[in-house]
Amino acid sequence: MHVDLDSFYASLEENRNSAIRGKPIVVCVYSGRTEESGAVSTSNYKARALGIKAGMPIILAKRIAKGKDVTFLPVDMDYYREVSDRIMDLMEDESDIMEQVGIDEAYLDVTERTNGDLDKAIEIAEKIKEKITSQEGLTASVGISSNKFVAKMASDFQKPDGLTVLKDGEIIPFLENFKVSKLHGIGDKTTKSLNELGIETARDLSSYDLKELEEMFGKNKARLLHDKSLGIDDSPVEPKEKKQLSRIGTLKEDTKNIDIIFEKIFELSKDMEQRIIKNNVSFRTVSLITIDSELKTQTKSETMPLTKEIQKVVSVSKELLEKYLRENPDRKLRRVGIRISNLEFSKIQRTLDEF
Ligand code: DGT
Ligand code: CA
Ligand code: CA
Repeated sequence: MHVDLDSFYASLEENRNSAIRGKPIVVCVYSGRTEESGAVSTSNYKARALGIKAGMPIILAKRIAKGKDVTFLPVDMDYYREVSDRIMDLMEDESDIMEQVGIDEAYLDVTERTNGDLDKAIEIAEKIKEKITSQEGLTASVGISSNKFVAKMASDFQKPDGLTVLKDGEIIPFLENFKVSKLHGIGDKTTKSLNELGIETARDLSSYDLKELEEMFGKNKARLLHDKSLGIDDSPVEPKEKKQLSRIGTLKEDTKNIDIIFEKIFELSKDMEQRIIKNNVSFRTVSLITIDSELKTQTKSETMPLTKEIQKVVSVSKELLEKYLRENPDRKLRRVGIRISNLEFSKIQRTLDEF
């Protein structure tokens, strides 16, 4: 299964500001050189309909938006990561193995828990979509098939809020009319070379002589390209080993009240406990992340002997919070987070009988 969130940053911005809901929204990375230099990071579907797309210079986007009610906003990566982390958690819970790819998408291997039953996989996909919508107010597009490459192509096929399922016999008819440039993993340079050979579509590629492809691209790449055209992909869903695990939350209002802040930390620690168990991870360092009303971030850490006790996270973050409040008596916090790092992952614990 491949899951990709729809117009991710723009949808998040739309959700947290009712004044711009339903309008075209453009999220930008301002480079800071001049007021309008930089590029569009993403736009929601309303803005895309006007022709404003990711990667476009802001100046050009503003020209297109002229005279129209389009909202331009700067990226707020911390916030997007906070939500992304929660969504990745809920997807991890619904999969045997999850491989996160970037901030808003992941491959989920659900083979074992569905016993390879496609209908069960569809149920899981619907559950994930429902949770993402009810818990975060977002939509996602999902593709389900027998391998990662086709699942990715499928999730891209129907957007936003799509669910595309490709059974084995449907893969080739689905792929064959795609332009080679639209096949995931084939970039501009390769497309150009393929086009020079007269290969325009996946069908052209699949029927091209493999030996001749090898002459052009070398054995491995030729095989890879040929496989793509037929929807073949044996690569496993592989979890990325994490360097740290963190949870950040936004307080209901800016505050320096230790009880309210600690309550949030405690809530976050419940979440983190699930992550610790799921990942079978121990840690040496606990950090407290504070973001105040002026959006100034501070991190305080403490290192200890290896442990997997959530109680350690709770008690150490409380100490760090007390320290922070002593040192910053005038600051109110907007957001607070906890993090564990210096991680050690244990393989699934085997019982003695198994040896
Ligand atoms: P989608 O998936 O077509 O509904 O729309 P997005 O916005 O989710 O696009 P996607 O999945 O390619 O990228 C996820 C996020 O990554 C997106 O919300 C913003 C960021 N992003 C995408 N493309 C660019 C880019 O060219 N530049 C920068 N700075 N950020 C980008
Ligand atoms: Ca996306
Ligand atoms: Ca994406």
